[in-house]
Amino acid sequence: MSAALAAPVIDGYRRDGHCVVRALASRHEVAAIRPAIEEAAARRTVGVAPLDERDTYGKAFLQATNVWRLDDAVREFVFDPRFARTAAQLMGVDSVRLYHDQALIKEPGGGPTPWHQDQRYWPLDTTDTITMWMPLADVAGEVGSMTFASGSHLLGDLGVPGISDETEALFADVVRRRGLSEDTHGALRAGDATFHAGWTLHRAGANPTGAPRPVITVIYFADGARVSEPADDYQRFDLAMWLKGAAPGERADGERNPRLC
Ligand SMILES: O=C(O)CCC(=O)C(=O)O
Repeated sequence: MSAALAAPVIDGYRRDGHCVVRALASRHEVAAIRPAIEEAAARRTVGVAPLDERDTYGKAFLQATNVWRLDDAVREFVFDPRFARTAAQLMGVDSVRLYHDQALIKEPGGGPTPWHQDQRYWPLDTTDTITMWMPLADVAGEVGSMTFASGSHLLGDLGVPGISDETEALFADVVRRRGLSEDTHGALRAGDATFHAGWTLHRAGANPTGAPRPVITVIYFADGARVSEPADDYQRFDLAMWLKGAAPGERADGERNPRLC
C-alpha cells in the first residue's frame, strides 16, 4: 500500500492537472530496475536513424512502449501498486487499469518535446486518465522535468492532434491567449514522479547535457471505463495497440489492461 497523499497534493492535482510526488520509489529500487528498462528500450529502438536525421518528434526521445511485456522485473515495477494507488487517489477513483507504459529516453543533444495533449490519442469514454512520469536518473535543472499549462485539463479537447512543430506553435498560442500559467517541478531525483491528467497541456525542454534522460511513464485509466468509437487514425492505432481485443462500447478490461489496484 502507498501512504495516503497529503490533501494539498490532491487538491493541487485537481486544480492544476499536475503534481509531483517525491521519492515515490526509492533510489535503490530505481537503480536496480534501470538497466532492465534501458535494455528493453534498446531492443525496441534498434535501427532508429541518427538524431540529426529525425523530425522534431523523433528528436524528442527514443520511445519504447509496453516494456512490461518484455521483462518480468520491469512488469513488477510497472505494476507496482504504490504507483497505481497514487494515481487512483489523485483521480479520486477506487481502482485503475493500465493503458500502457513507455520508456522515454531523451538522448544527449535531444530536442524539446512539443506542447501536446495525451488524451487526444486515447479512445476511452472517461476523463479519469493520468500519466506517471518517473525519471530513472536524477534530472538536472538544465534538462528539467516537464512544463505544464496549469488548469488546461479543465478545457478538455483543444482539437489539435499530434506532437510536432505545429502543435508547439498552436498550443503556445493557446497558452498565451488564455493566460495559462506555465509551471514545472524543475529538477527531480530518480524515483520522484510527476503526474498529469490526460487533457493537461504539457511539453519538455531539450537535453543540452552529455547524459541521457531516462524516464518510465505509466498511463492509467479508471477501472470501468469503456472503449469509445475511434475519432481518427491516431485513435484507431491506439485501439489496436493498447486496447487489443476490445471493441467500441465494451469495457476496456482486456489482458493488456490489467487492474493494478
Ligand atoms: O518525456 C517527455 O519528454 C515527454 C513525455 C510526455 O509527454 C508524457 O509522458 O506524456
